Amino acid sequence: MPTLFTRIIQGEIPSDRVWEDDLCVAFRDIHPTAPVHVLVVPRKELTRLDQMTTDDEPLLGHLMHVAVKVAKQEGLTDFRTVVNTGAGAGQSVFHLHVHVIGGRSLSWPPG
Ligand code: DGP
Repeated sequence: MPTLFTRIIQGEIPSDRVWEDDLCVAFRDIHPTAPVHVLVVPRKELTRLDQMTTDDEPLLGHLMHVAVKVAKQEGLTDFRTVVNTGAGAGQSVFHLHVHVIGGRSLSWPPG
């Protein structure tokens, strides 16, 4: 059973894509928390960050690099990258993804 994000990646569910390559796809979050809110999603169905193995290290590095490229593409100099791991930390879609959030002032620590 493909994940929601795999269905988006495969085009079965429409999305506003801002990046696409062999390893990942980035599209705008359906519930943006800031003027720019993009999700960078690997084509590989890793459920959550702590499922990664040593073999996934290049993929995770790639996702972070794409997050930076997307931020630049969106004209951001200051931005936040977030990976929620587990429902108790706010993860609601269990297909690993990196949030790229910016375009407004972001306080730290978050609430
Ligand atoms: P998280 O809570 O960290 O698992 O983030 C999941 C994000 O996915 C959440 O911010 C909303 C977004 N999202 C959920 N369903 C859809 C969808 O169908 N399309 C898009 N573009 N984003 C979605």
